[in-house]
Amino acid sequence: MSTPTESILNIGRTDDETALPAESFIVKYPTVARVVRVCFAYAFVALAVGGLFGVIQALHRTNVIRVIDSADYYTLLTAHGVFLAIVFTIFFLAGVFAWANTRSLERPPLNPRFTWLWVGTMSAGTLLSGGSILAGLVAEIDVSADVLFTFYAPLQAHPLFYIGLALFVVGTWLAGIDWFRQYLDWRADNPDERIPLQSFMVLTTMLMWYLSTLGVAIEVVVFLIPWSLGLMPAPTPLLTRTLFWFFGHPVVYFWLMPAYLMWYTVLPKLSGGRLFSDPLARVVFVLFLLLSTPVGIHHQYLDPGIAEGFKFIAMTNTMFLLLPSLLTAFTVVASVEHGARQNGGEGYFGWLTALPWRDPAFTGMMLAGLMFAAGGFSGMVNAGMNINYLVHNTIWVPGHFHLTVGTAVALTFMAAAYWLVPRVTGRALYSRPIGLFQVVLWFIGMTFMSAAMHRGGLAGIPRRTAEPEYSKFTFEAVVGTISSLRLQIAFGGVLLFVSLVIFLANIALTAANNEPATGLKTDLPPALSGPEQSPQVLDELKLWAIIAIVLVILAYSLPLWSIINGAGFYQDGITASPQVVQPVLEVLI
Ligand code: HAS
Ligand code: CU
Repeated sequence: MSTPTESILNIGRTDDETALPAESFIVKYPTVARVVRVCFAYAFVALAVGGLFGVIQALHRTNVIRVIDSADYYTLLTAHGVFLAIVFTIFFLAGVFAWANTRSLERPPLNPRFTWLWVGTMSAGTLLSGGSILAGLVAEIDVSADVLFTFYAPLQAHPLFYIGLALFVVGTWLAGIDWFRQYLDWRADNPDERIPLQSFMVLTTMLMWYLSTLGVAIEVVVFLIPWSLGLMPAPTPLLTRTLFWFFGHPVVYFWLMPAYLMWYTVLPKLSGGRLFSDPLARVVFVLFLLLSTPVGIHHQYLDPGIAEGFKFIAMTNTMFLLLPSLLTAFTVVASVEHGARQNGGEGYFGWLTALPWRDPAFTGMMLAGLMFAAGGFSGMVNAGMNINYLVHNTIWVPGHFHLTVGTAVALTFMAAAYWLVPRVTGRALYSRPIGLFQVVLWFIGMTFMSAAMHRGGLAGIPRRTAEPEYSKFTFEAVVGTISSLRLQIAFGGVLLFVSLVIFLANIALTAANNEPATGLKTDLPPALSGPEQSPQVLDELKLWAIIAIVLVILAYSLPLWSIINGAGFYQDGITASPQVVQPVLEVLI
């Protein structure tokens, strides 16, 4: 029997291939199936490494078990963030998008070499950046990259870290080109058809990604790489922060969109029904393209140097950005309810019992959605300028993003893997009951951890620190419950880690399973209200891209101009340029 890694990479020529139906994805598109497997393999290795660091740091900062030196805390925190929030999420989404675009356009990418080129570029970037962080843990090798996954000045990493990041992003750009070429090829054959929904989702998400990564590309290539190589002076922190958050907010939707793709197109099928509305789904993705980027300043409400008015505009845009997620909650739940009623479900809530809760793919996605309702709520709190002052830089914020990226996205991806891995390997899922146990365990672990983090944040516990001083007089005096919160965070973190190990084991055993997968024939059902009912203008990708660019120019040109005018490109002397210091002096003297 082959090892799990060999199995993941070698499928396409398994003993049981003959048992698979000719219409199944793996038989029709063996190369794409292989690309998806490689992307998933990277994603799962990153998940394992990042998850391990997660539990180590949860136990460390809660002072339950300490196996690392506090001096290494930031290296670990950087690895945790980069491996999970960047490598795991983006490699997994690359696999999902490659699958979805090919499946819905019914054709493979034009040139397999080009496809492997982007996989290779993303891999090279991962090895450089990931390697430089991990090497930082070995005292003799000085390639330190302790800058966290929010990498901006004044913290500085080794050039290899930034070069790896740049390569990784270039890899994703090439992937997008691959998917657009696939689409244009399809368009030539189908001039009058509506863009198939999954492909529409892939393309709008990639347009959003191209626009938003401009910020990080300028930050990394123009400022951070030359600075880390010693070729240029230190850039102004505020400028690099602003360029980072220009990308740093939309990246969260880059993680979320593939999860939504699964909720819109696969979850209805799993529940036994059909998507409620194809037009609504298109509206949602167009809204994300338009609104994801002009809100980044909501991460900078506390940054001095950005006028309150610009912050207010970002807040207003953010409130509009709630709309596509609220529409999603409605559409997805309506589709699932439709499925339940097809299965004989009745009553206001009785239909909930007619759903396939034993299926880990279904239950995982539903629990992810349920948690996202809470995560979305804490996002609304974050987004209010005045309330943000209370929670910013406290552990409330990690509480928020463990519900969003750590559950809405990560749990959906795990659930999706239970459904997709058999489709791209041709092998049956090793164990459904274990999978079910695993997704429920994630939900429970996250409930403990993130609820305690939110409450801890309100009590003033800071984020990003190895020594939050729980036991010292200050915190205990303010809220007597801190100790129990501390233990809830540690307990939740351990449950999450156990769940992660079970997930990885289940997937590895699936890859090595000799039993062929079944049920690969059935396709995804059409929507109840189909594309013919959605206005043609929704498919005008060029139009939406242009409007998105205009909105970004409106939201960012003045703030960037005023930052550059006020603080300059580079720090000189203490940091501030005369334009900033002078008015202050005039007031003081
Ligand atoms: Fe956020 C900070 C605002 C969504 C991730 N966010 C972060 C950070 C991360 C992150 C990583 O305005 C920290 C960055 C750092 O390190 O500093 N966030 C929002 C808002 C939303 C939001 C308004 N965030 C996300 C998503 C993320 C994510 C999604 C990752 C994937 N966030 C903020 C703000 C900050 C912030 C400020 C800065 C905080 C600070 O001070 O530093 C919205 O998009 C949320 C909308 C969501 C909803 C929920 C809809 C409900 C649905 C559920 C459907 C149910 C189903 C199942 C399907 C309105 C769709 C039903 C089940 C049954 C059983 C029936
Ligand atoms: Cu944000």
